[in-house]
Amino acid sequence: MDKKGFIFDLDGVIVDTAKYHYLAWKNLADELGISFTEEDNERFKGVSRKRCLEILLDMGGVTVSQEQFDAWLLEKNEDYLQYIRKMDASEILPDVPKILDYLQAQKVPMALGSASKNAKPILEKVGLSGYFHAVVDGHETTRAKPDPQVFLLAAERLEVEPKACVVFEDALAGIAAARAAGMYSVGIGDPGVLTDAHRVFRNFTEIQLEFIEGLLQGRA
Ligand code: B16
Ligand code: MG
Repeated sequence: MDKKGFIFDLDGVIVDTAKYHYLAWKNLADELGISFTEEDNERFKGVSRKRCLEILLDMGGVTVSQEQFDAWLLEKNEDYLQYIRKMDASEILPDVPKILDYLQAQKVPMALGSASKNAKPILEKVGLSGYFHAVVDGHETTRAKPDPQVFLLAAERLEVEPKACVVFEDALAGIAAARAAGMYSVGIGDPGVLTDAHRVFRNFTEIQLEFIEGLLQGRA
């Protein structure tokens, strides 16, 4: 059997931090008088913090100095961190540990591949750091998903060929990034939306261990 590597996105796959991102962006949007709904927040999933602020300011038709832009970025993150500080294991999405435990028992190398610059502290807070051999986050990437950089770097850290890697992603851009990296992509979310993924499950509860076993044996 070829050595396989499994790579997980964070927000929307392991934990639902999108709700906290939403609250923090909403606070900033209110302050700036820009209307911002949960539907608008969908566009922010998997997108870097800087790009999110650019989109928000575009929505409000606001142009600002670099200094002000950086100050708002900081303000949003400080606000977001207030929510993150209260996170614990109860926020891990259902049945994620079932899959992680199974892969760990099979000694499969696992990595996290996230756009978030807060990925490491979040993993610590929910107690999942020990599962991952590598964490590639927003501090280490220069090109955002759909660029494959984050996943290629994760594969390199795992010392696994990209074509032997499986990526779990909830965002369209993330699925595109996995495919661009030549990896097998598993979408977590709406099958009608994540149409480019090799397989889609609504959540981890829908994933049977036989499916994972099949991936490990190259039967996908
Ligand atoms: P931060 P993922 C992404 O996480 C979120 O989906 C996205 O909404 C957020 O803007 C981005 O991380 C950056 O997060 O502000 O913490 O650096 O889905 O790539 O795990
Ligand atoms: Mg995500």
